[in-house]
Amino acid sequence: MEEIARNFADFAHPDTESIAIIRGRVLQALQHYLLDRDFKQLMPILMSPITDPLNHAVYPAEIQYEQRRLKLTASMIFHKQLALTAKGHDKIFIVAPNIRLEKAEIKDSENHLLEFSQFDFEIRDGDMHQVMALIEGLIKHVFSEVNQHCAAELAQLNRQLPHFTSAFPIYSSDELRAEHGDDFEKIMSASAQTPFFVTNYRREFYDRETPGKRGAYNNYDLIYPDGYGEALSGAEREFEYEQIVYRMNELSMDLQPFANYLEVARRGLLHPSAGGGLGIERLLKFICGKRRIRDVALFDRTVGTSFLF
Ligand code: ASN
Repeated sequence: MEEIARNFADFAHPDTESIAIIRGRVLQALQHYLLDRDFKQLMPILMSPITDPLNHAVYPAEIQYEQRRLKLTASMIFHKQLALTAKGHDKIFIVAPNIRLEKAEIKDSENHLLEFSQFDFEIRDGDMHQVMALIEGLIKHVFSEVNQHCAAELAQLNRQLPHFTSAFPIYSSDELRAEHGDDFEKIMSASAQTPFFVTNYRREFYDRETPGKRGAYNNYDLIYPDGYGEALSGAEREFEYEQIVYRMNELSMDLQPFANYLEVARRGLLHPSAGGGLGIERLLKFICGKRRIRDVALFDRTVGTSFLF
Protein backbone atom coordinates (compact mmCIF):
# COMPACT_ATOMS: atom_id res chain seq x y z
CA MET A 1 0.00 0.00 0.00
CA GLU A 2 2.90 2.28 0.94
CA GLU A 3 4.40 1.63 -2.51
CA ILE A 4 1.17 2.54 -4.27
CA ALA A 5 1.01 5.84 -2.36
CA ARG A 6 4.61 6.60 -3.37
CA ASN A 7 3.84 5.77 -6.97
CA PHE A 8 0.95 8.23 -7.11
CA ALA A 9 2.98 10.91 -5.32
CA ASP A 10 5.53 10.57 -8.16
CA PHE A 11 2.74 10.75 -10.73
CA ALA A 12 1.53 14.01 -9.17
CA HIS A 13 4.99 15.63 -9.09
CA PRO A 14 5.49 18.59 -11.48
CA ASP A 15 8.77 17.04 -12.75
CA THR A 16 6.72 14.19 -14.21
CA GLU A 17 4.87 16.59 -16.48
CA SER A 18 8.07 18.41 -17.52
CA ILE A 19 9.78 15.12 -18.34
CA ALA A 20 6.81 14.08 -20.50
CA ILE A 21 6.96 17.35 -22.45
CA ILE A 22 10.72 16.96 -22.98
CA ARG A 23 10.25 13.29 -23.97
CA GLY A 24 7.88 14.34 -26.76
CA ARG A 25 10.28 17.00 -27.99
CA VAL A 26 13.23 14.57 -27.92
CA LEU A 27 11.33 11.94 -29.94
CA GLN A 28 10.19 14.55 -32.43
CA ALA A 29 13.73 15.91 -32.85
CA LEU A 30 15.27 12.45 -33.29
CA GLN A 31 12.74 11.43 -35.93
CA HIS A 32 12.80 14.75 -37.80
CA TYR A 33 16.58 14.70 -38.00
CA LEU A 34 16.64 11.37 -39.84
CA LEU A 35 13.46 11.95 -41.89
CA ASP A 36 15.05 15.20 -43.14
CA ARG A 37 18.01 13.09 -44.29
CA ASP A 38 15.82 10.70 -46.30
CA PHE A 39 15.76 7.84 -43.79
CA LYS A 40 12.71 5.59 -43.91
CA GLN A 41 10.94 4.89 -40.63
CA LEU A 42 9.96 1.28 -39.91
CA MET A 43 7.64 -0.07 -37.24
CA PRO A 44 9.21 -2.31 -34.59
CA ILE A 45 9.10 -6.10 -34.66
CA LEU A 46 8.36 -7.62 -31.25
CA MET A 47 8.75 -11.38 -31.81
CA SER A 48 10.87 -13.50 -34.09
CA PRO A 49 12.66 -16.88 -34.23
CA ILE A 50 15.91 -14.91 -33.67
CA THR A 51 16.94 -11.86 -31.76
CA ASP A 52 20.14 -10.20 -30.66
CA PRO A 53 22.20 -12.72 -28.63
CA LEU A 54 23.69 -9.72 -26.73
CA ASN A 55 27.09 -9.51 -25.19
CA HIS A 56 25.95 -10.43 -21.67
CA ALA A 57 23.73 -13.15 -20.22
CA VAL A 58 20.03 -12.39 -19.70
CA TYR A 59 17.10 -14.71 -18.92
CA PRO A 60 15.40 -15.95 -22.09
CA ALA A 61 12.34 -13.90 -23.08
CA GLU A 62 10.26 -16.22 -25.25
CA ILE A 63 6.65 -16.97 -25.99
CA GLN A 64 4.91 -19.96 -27.52
CA TYR A 65 2.75 -19.43 -30.57
CA GLU A 66 1.17 -22.69 -31.76
CA GLN A 67 4.12 -24.97 -32.63
CA ARG A 68 6.77 -22.26 -32.44
CA ARG A 69 8.95 -20.66 -29.83
CA LEU A 70 9.42 -17.00 -30.58
CA LYS A 71 11.88 -14.65 -28.94
CA LEU A 72 10.88 -11.19 -27.78
CA THR A 73 13.08 -8.56 -29.37
CA ALA A 74 16.30 -7.78 -27.48
CA SER A 75 17.34 -5.50 -30.35
CA MET A 76 16.35 -5.24 -33.99
CA ILE A 77 19.87 -5.74 -35.29
CA PHE A 78 19.08 -8.62 -37.69
CA HIS A 79 15.82 -7.05 -38.86
CA LYS A 80 17.74 -3.86 -39.61
CA GLN A 81 20.20 -5.78 -41.79
CA LEU A 82 17.37 -7.64 -43.52
CA ALA A 83 15.29 -4.47 -44.00
CA LEU A 84 18.20 -2.84 -45.85
CA THR A 85 17.77 -5.45 -48.59
CA ALA A 86 14.26 -4.09 -49.38
CA LYS A 87 13.79 -1.71 -52.30
CA GLY A 88 14.59 1.89 -51.43
CA HIS A 89 15.47 0.96 -47.85
CA ASP A 90 19.01 2.25 -47.90
CA LYS A 91 18.69 4.31 -44.71
CA ILE A 92 16.27 3.20 -42.02
CA PHE A 93 15.34 3.84 -38.41
CA ILE A 94 12.93 2.46 -35.83
CA VAL A 95 11.73 3.64 -32.43
CA ALA A 96 12.06 0.14 -31.09
CA PRO A 97 11.04 -1.37 -27.75
CA ASN A 98 13.49 -4.00 -26.48
CA ILE A 99 13.00 -6.61 -23.76
CA ARG A 100 16.08 -7.71 -21.83
CA LEU A 101 15.45 -9.78 -18.73
CA GLU A 102 18.60 -8.71 -16.92
CA LYS A 103 20.02 -10.75 -14.07
CA ALA A 104 20.19 -9.57 -10.47
CA GLU A 105 23.90 -8.62 -10.78
CA ILE A 106 22.90 -5.27 -12.22
CA LYS A 107 19.95 -4.58 -9.95
CA ASP A 108 21.64 -1.40 -8.69
CA SER A 109 22.29 -0.06 -12.18
CA GLU A 110 21.03 3.45 -12.80
CA ASN A 111 21.10 2.81 -16.53
CA HIS A 112 19.15 -0.42 -17.13
CA LEU A 113 15.48 -1.22 -17.66
CA LEU A 114 13.97 -4.64 -18.36
CA GLU A 115 12.08 -2.99 -21.20
CA PHE A 116 13.34 0.17 -22.84
CA SER A 117 13.32 1.80 -26.26
CA GLN A 118 16.12 2.38 -28.71
CA PHE A 119 16.32 4.90 -31.47
CA ASP A 120 17.81 2.33 -33.79
CA PHE A 121 19.14 3.14 -37.27
CA GLU A 122 21.21 1.59 -40.05
CA ILE A 123 22.78 2.80 -43.31
CA ARG A 124 23.46 0.57 -46.30
CA ASP A 125 27.13 0.85 -47.34
CA GLY A 126 27.71 3.13 -44.35
CA ASP A 127 31.00 3.29 -42.49
CA MET A 128 31.79 4.00 -38.86
CA HIS A 129 33.10 7.54 -39.39
CA GLN A 130 30.02 8.55 -41.35
CA VAL A 131 27.78 7.13 -38.61
CA MET A 132 29.72 8.76 -35.76
CA ALA A 133 29.39 12.12 -37.54
CA LEU A 134 25.65 11.54 -37.94
CA ILE A 135 25.27 10.66 -34.24
CA GLU A 136 27.11 13.79 -33.19
CA GLY A 137 24.84 15.91 -35.39
CA LEU A 138 21.77 14.10 -34.04
CA ILE A 139 22.68 14.66 -30.37
CA LYS A 140 23.54 18.33 -30.96
CA HIS A 141 20.24 18.80 -32.80
CA VAL A 142 18.20 17.22 -29.99
CA PHE A 143 19.92 19.42 -27.40
CA SER A 144 19.32 22.54 -29.42
CA GLU A 145 15.62 21.67 -29.93
CA VAL A 146 15.11 20.99 -26.22
CA ASN A 147 16.93 24.19 -25.29
CA GLN A 148 14.84 26.18 -27.72
CA HIS A 149 11.41 24.75 -26.89
CA CYS A 150 11.58 23.44 -23.32
CA ALA A 151 13.02 26.33 -21.29
CA ALA A 152 10.18 26.22 -18.73
CA GLU A 153 10.49 22.46 -18.28
CA LEU A 154 14.28 22.62 -17.88
CA ALA A 155 13.80 25.36 -15.28
CA GLN A 156 11.28 23.18 -13.42
CA LEU A 157 13.86 20.39 -13.42
CA ASN A 158 16.56 22.85 -12.36
CA ARG A 159 18.61 21.63 -15.31
CA GLN A 160 21.02 23.74 -17.27
CA LEU A 161 21.71 21.80 -20.45
CA PRO A 162 25.38 21.76 -21.43
CA HIS A 163 26.26 23.29 -24.82
CA PHE A 164 28.44 21.09 -26.99
CA THR A 165 30.24 23.23 -29.52
CA SER A 166 33.42 21.21 -30.12
CA ALA A 167 33.67 17.84 -31.87
CA PHE A 168 33.06 14.74 -29.74
CA PRO A 169 36.47 13.11 -29.08
CA ILE A 170 37.10 9.57 -30.35
CA TYR A 171 39.23 7.18 -28.25
CA SER A 172 40.01 3.54 -28.71
CA SER A 173 39.14 1.10 -25.93
CA ASP A 174 42.75 -0.20 -25.82
CA GLU A 175 44.21 3.21 -25.13
CA LEU A 176 41.62 3.92 -22.41
CA ARG A 177 42.01 0.48 -20.84
CA ALA A 178 45.81 0.92 -20.74
CA GLU A 179 45.38 4.24 -18.99
CA HIS A 180 42.43 3.59 -16.63
CA GLY A 181 41.95 -0.20 -16.40
CA ASP A 182 38.71 -2.12 -17.10
CA ASP A 183 36.50 0.56 -15.54
CA PHE A 184 37.58 3.10 -18.15
CA GLU A 185 34.06 3.96 -19.30
CA LYS A 186 32.93 4.92 -15.83
CA ILE A 187 36.10 6.83 -15.03
CA MET A 188 36.12 8.73 -18.33
CA SER A 189 32.39 9.47 -18.18
CA ALA A 190 32.80 10.98 -14.70
CA SER A 191 35.52 13.41 -15.80
CA ALA A 192 34.40 14.22 -19.38
CA GLN A 193 32.86 17.56 -20.35
CA THR A 194 31.33 16.46 -23.66
CA PRO A 195 30.02 13.16 -25.01
CA PHE A 196 32.79 11.03 -26.51
CA PHE A 197 33.16 7.91 -28.64
CA VAL A 198 35.04 4.76 -27.74
CA THR A 199 35.89 2.39 -30.60
CA ASN A 200 37.10 -1.18 -30.93
CA TYR A 201 35.23 -3.41 -28.48
CA ARG A 202 35.25 -7.21 -28.61
CA ARG A 203 31.55 -8.13 -28.47
CA GLU A 204 28.69 -9.64 -30.57
CA PHE A 205 29.53 -11.48 -33.81
CA TYR A 206 27.65 -9.03 -36.01
CA ASP A 207 29.95 -6.06 -35.28
CA ARG A 208 32.48 -6.06 -38.09
CA GLU A 209 36.01 -7.22 -37.45
CA THR A 210 38.45 -4.75 -39.00
CA PRO A 211 39.26 -6.24 -42.41
CA GLY A 212 42.75 -7.71 -42.36
CA LYS A 213 43.13 -7.18 -38.60
CA ARG A 214 41.97 -10.13 -36.51
CA GLY A 215 40.75 -9.15 -33.04
CA ALA A 216 40.11 -5.49 -33.91
CA TYR A 217 36.57 -4.23 -34.52
CA ASN A 218 34.94 -1.37 -36.42
CA ASN A 219 32.47 -0.56 -33.67
CA TYR A 220 31.84 2.25 -31.21
CA ASP A 221 29.97 3.38 -28.13
CA LEU A 222 28.94 6.94 -27.37
CA ILE A 223 29.39 7.84 -23.69
CA TYR A 224 27.79 10.81 -21.96
CA PRO A 225 29.85 13.12 -19.75
CA ASP A 226 29.27 13.95 -16.07
CA GLY A 227 28.96 10.30 -15.05
CA TYR A 228 25.85 9.56 -17.13
CA GLY A 229 27.55 6.61 -18.85
CA GLU A 230 26.69 4.77 -22.05
CA ALA A 231 24.41 6.44 -24.58
CA LEU A 232 24.64 4.31 -27.71
CA SER A 233 26.35 1.34 -29.22
CA GLY A 234 26.83 0.69 -32.89
CA ALA A 235 29.10 -0.70 -35.55
CA GLU A 236 29.83 -1.59 -39.11
CA ARG A 237 28.36 -5.06 -39.67
CA GLU A 238 29.59 -8.43 -40.78
CA PHE A 239 27.76 -9.31 -44.01
CA GLU A 240 29.86 -12.06 -45.62
CA TYR A 241 28.71 -15.62 -44.94
CA GLU A 242 32.15 -17.14 -44.22
CA GLN A 243 33.12 -14.38 -41.86
CA ILE A 244 29.75 -14.48 -40.02
CA VAL A 245 30.14 -18.24 -39.47
CA TYR A 246 33.73 -17.70 -38.34
CA ARG A 247 32.63 -15.09 -35.81
CA MET A 248 29.73 -17.19 -34.53
CA ASN A 249 32.00 -20.22 -34.11
CA GLU A 250 34.54 -18.12 -32.30
CA LEU A 251 31.82 -17.35 -29.73
CA SER A 252 30.73 -21.05 -29.65
CA MET A 253 27.22 -20.09 -30.79
CA ASP A 254 24.58 -22.55 -31.89
CA LEU A 255 24.16 -21.78 -35.61
CA GLN A 256 20.93 -23.73 -36.02
CA PRO A 257 18.46 -21.02 -34.86
CA PHE A 258 20.15 -18.64 -37.31
CA ALA A 259 19.72 -20.96 -40.33
CA ASN A 260 17.48 -18.56 -42.30
CA TYR A 261 19.65 -15.55 -41.54
CA LEU A 262 22.75 -17.51 -42.54
CA GLU A 263 21.05 -18.61 -45.75
CA VAL A 264 20.42 -14.96 -46.66
CA ALA A 265 24.11 -14.25 -46.00
CA ARG A 266 25.19 -17.36 -47.97
CA ARG A 267 23.25 -16.08 -50.98
CA GLY A 268 25.22 -12.82 -50.75
CA LEU A 269 22.09 -10.77 -50.05
CA LEU A 270 23.26 -8.90 -46.95
CA HIS A 271 24.72 -5.47 -47.63
CA PRO A 272 27.66 -3.92 -45.88
CA SER A 273 26.15 -1.43 -43.44
CA ALA A 274 26.73 0.56 -40.28
CA GLY A 275 24.38 1.90 -37.65
CA GLY A 276 23.65 2.07 -33.98
CA GLY A 277 21.01 2.31 -31.31
CA LEU A 278 20.56 5.22 -28.93
CA GLY A 279 18.85 4.43 -25.63
CA ILE A 280 15.89 6.81 -25.46
CA GLU A 281 15.41 6.67 -21.67
CA ARG A 282 19.15 7.20 -21.15
CA LEU A 283 19.09 10.26 -23.38
CA LEU A 284 16.06 11.60 -21.53
CA LYS A 285 17.73 10.97 -18.17
CA PHE A 286 20.81 12.92 -19.25
CA ILE A 287 18.77 15.79 -20.68
CA CYS A 288 16.55 16.00 -17.60
CA GLY A 289 19.53 15.78 -15.24
CA LYS A 290 18.06 12.78 -13.44
CA ARG A 291 20.46 10.26 -11.97
CA ARG A 292 18.24 7.16 -11.95
CA ILE A 293 16.69 5.85 -15.13
CA ARG A 294 13.56 5.05 -13.16
CA ASP A 295 13.05 8.80 -12.69
CA VAL A 296 12.26 9.27 -16.39
CA ALA A 297 10.01 6.19 -16.83
CA LEU A 298 6.45 6.46 -15.58
CA PHE A 299 6.13 2.71 -14.99
CA ASP A 300 9.02 1.14 -13.10
CA ARG A 301 10.86 -1.50 -15.13
CA THR A 302 14.17 -1.43 -13.29
CA VAL A 303 15.75 -4.77 -12.46
CA GLY A 304 14.57 -4.72 -8.86
CA THR A 305 11.00 -3.64 -9.64
CA SER A 306 8.01 -5.17 -7.90
CA PHE A 307 5.98 -4.68 -11.13
CA LEU A 308 3.35 -2.66 -9.28
CA PHE A 309 1.49 -2.07 -12.53
N1 ASN B 1 21.18 -1.48 -31.61
C1 ASN B 1 22.55 -1.86 -31.43
C2 ASN B 1 23.29 -1.66 -32.73
O1 ASN B 1 22.73 -1.16 -33.68
C3 ASN B 1 22.69 -3.29 -31.00
C4 ASN B 1 22.21 -3.52 -29.59
O2 ASN B 1 21.35 -2.88 -29.08
N2 ASN B 1 22.76 -4.53 -28.93
O3 ASN B 1 24.47 -1.99 -32.81
